[in-house]
Amino acid sequence: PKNLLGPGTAVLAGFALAVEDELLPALQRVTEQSPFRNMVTPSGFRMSVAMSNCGELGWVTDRTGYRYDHFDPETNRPWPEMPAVFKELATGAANEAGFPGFNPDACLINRYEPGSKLSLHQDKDERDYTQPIVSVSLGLSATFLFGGLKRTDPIQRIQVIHGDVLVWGGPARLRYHGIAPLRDGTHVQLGPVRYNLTFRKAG
Ligand code: MD3
Ligand code: FE
Repeated sequence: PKNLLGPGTAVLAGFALAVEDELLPALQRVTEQSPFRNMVTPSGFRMSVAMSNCGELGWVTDRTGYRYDHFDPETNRPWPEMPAVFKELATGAANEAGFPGFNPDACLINRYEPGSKLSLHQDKDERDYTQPIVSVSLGLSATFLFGGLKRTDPIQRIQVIHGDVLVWGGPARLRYHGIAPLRDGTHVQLGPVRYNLTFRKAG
């Protein structure tokens, strides 16, 4: 795998394509049970990215803060179980990137429409920063913004397309990152949308 983004990173181009015929129906089933919603940040902004989760823990934000929770606040039910094809993809990608034994308990599912963006941030709501994060891109392509450990560090831009899997761990785990506003377009299988599956060991 390539680590053109620096130590602790791996770009696995097209790694998810081998399982896409199982992945996309599983994604559909999960989001039928816990539908996409636009959450509100602690400061009161509605996020342009719509979100859902599967697995033991799901990431949520509301006026009271960010946290991982066992329950979907919209359905008042546990988040849907993480499909085996999701977990196997994440564990396989992490292993390929040099992080054997990755056992995610949380999968955040982000849905971007043209114009949706994710501002530069760090992922700090997890308990154990020694565990990597695995990100699976599906649908429309996007520009990843990848900074350093300080907000003001220079930012690299890389293009991610349908099927790409990125792994971040070790010295890269707390680097700032985000997604530039999604460009207009229509993906042949998924339509005018990008999905990102983000696997974490949260608890
Ligand atoms: C680099 N999602 O949900 S995942 C997020 O495409 C998030 O939806 C983006 O950032 C998306 O928090 C990108 C890629 C990612 C995740 C965690 C990282 C990159 C990272 C942690 C450290 C460095
Ligand atoms: Fe993030």
